[in-house]
Amino acid sequence: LIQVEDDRTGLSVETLKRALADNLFYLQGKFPGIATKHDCYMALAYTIRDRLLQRWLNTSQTYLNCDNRVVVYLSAEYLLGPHLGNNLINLGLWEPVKQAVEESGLNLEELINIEEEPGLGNGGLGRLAACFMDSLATLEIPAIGYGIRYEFGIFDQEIEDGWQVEITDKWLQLGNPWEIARPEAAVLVKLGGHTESYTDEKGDYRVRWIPNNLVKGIPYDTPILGYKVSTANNLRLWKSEAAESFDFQRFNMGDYYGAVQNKVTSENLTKVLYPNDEQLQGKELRLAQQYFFVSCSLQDMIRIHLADNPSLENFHEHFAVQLNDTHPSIGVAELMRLLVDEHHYEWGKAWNITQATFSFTNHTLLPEALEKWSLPLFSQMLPRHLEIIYEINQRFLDQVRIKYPNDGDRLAQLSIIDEAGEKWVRMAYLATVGSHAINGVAALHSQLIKETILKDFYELWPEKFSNKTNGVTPRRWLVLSNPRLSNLISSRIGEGWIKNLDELKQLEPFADLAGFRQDWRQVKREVKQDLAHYIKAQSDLVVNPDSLFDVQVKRIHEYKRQHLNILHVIHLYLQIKNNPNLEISPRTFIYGGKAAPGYFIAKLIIKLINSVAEVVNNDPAIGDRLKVVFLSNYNVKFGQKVYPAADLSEQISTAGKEASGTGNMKFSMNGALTIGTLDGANIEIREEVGAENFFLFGLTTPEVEKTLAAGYQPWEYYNNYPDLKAVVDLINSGFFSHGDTELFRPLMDSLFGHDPYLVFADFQAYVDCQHQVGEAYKDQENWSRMAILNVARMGKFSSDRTIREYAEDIWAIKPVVIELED
Ligand code: DL6
Repeated sequence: LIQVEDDRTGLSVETLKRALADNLFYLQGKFPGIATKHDCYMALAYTIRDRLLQRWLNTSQTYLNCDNRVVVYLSAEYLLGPHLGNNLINLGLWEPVKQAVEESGLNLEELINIEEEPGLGNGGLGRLAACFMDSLATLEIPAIGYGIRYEFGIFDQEIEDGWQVEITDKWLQLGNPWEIARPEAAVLVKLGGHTESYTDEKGDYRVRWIPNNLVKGIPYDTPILGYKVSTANNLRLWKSEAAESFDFQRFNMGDYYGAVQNKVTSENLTKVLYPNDEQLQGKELRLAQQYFFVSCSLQDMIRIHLADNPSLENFHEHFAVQLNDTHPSIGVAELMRLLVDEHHYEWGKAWNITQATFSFTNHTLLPEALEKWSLPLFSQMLPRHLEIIYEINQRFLDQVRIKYPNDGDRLAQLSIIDEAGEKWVRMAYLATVGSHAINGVAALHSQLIKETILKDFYELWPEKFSNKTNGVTPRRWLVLSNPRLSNLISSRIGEGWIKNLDELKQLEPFADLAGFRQDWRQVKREVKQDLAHYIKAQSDLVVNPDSLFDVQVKRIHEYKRQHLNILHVIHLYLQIKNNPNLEISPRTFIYGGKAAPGYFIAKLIIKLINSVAEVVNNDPAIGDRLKVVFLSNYNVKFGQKVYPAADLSEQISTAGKEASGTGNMKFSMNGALTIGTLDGANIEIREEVGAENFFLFGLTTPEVEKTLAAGYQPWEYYNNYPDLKAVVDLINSGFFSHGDTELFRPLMDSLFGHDPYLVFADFQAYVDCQHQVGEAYKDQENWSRMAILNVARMGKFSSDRTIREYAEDIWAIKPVVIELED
């Protein structure tokens, strides 16, 4: 019997080869002889998407047919990373596709590398959303992710003369094979204008919003497949367009440019991702972006709901909506508007539905990142929402008054409207009042939320607050990015850990086997060699794969303290210069990360790292003992290369400032040891892996607070710690800046003048701890042992565990198994 497989679904090597050739011809319009590598990538991507579609459509169909709850993740950012490799892993198709690609005269890794990643996020928060989407699908939880389809994602970073230069990210330039536009499901979003009241036919008082602009939201859908399940959930990203391509009235009056203007303004809404700059408050377009995608998403949910339900009374039973930070928190007022103004629900009922629908995750305590919008800006863009927020606030404060009579201070502290000086809408307060659950992202952070920014709310509703420690997906961050280590692990304990990360525990006894440790080191060496090649290709620097790879990759920010790290490098440099025969564990310091374009000090830190690199790498007295490299354009793709190759993970933020961190988990999962403070999830990582397998240093959160409260005196540290003084003096002497003593002055001024991040206070403890690291690395057997134990004890940090906790404690949701029909 001859069986013929369908070219769009078949999984044999022969069928995959045929599908690839077919897509190259019919979709890319090329013969193999003239196809570019990118054409081949596109043909392969379509081949894989075809195999996803069946799962994707079946998933949507199943959700429509059964009466299940759906999680909605509302996030302004999704830092997805490239899809192709991940989809191959999750489909379990790596091997046959590799063979099919090779037999077609191509190379799979090369094609995977061609994919432009969708960089639709700044860092941790957006990447967390992507890990969550992976875990939701893997756990077969019905979910929709809603967000913004930015035409330009996070900028590409180049380094010129040691400085960061930003280049626009053109990820859509050559097409995106993973998405499908659904113009038939477009929605309209109002902006600006004014409100007016009227009495409806039943004699009820109502308000209508007369906008002065209408924008159309077009959904673009991307399937998010779970690992070796048939669930493919939908990520729906909105693109803005003009409601009409031309304003015909104006056009007819001869105002051609005026007519086109509206189109331009509307399309601008989803043009660009804001890169985490400090002063976002005044950025009108950002508020418009937030409102736009939230309104599109809520309207879409209402449409889906009403397709199967007679009313919106049970909307909250259908959808559990998680607000990923405050960016989508305008959703609280928007759902109220939709329910009250458009669907004519009575306020109290609408409010119950709204509160039961939303829950809110906070991701930062940094004051500059706490969103607030000035009243004039708000009322100009969202006049009806401001009225609604006033009403929410008034009713909320009435409750507070009952509980705390005659406590004016408390009312002012709890008010959603900050009226102390210039008036602001405090978005974290709106999210808190409008949600039934509020959580932080690591144990310490959740505790600090209750003690600081939301203290008064915690006193009011302690039962609403909980912790959900972040996690990362082991599929992308171990299976895909570190196949060598994954294979080694699976060769000993099977593949169960990929879906149940706690099974890594079974590795513990292997830490005592010399043969296994040898294999472990062999894997690490090979992965480091790969990174060394990458470094050579990018920066023309030769690094020694046997040196200790000491890595800090993350956004550049003073609280993350990349400057503390480089001060230590300078300290080592000085030690060798002063003692030329010093025997230290050779180290390669690797940095990566983007600075917000308007964040001058962060950019100066990059310049300092590159300036130190230039001196250290070219000093013959240093030789192979120290190398410093700043790799440009840190993104998901690059993360996949760097986490597996690290020996040491730098998690050195000032205690109390890093909400969680997720890079810390990715490093540890790949067998790096951590040097870190008691901050964010470091604390829980240390608890899990054991204090003896973690390099701890630095002030604790209470000590940080105490030091600041006592009037921190950086000069005292400078005067009392000769090693610190020597390092600082060397920078100030112009040694790293070709004699220019002014170049790094702003950075030094901040460290001496106003440094809430206490770099000098932690310097000596950090240097001492780094000394222990260097000594520990000399004992390779013990180092491997510690590294193996780190990996074995990472079970907790799978995002599957995090999602399970949200599902049980907040969303009350159960999995739905998707059956694939033949
Ligand atoms: O929760 C994800 C991630 C944490 O791991 C980081 O510690 C935290 O800094 C980051 N927060 C943000 C906040 N941005 N805003 N708003 O990105 O969230």
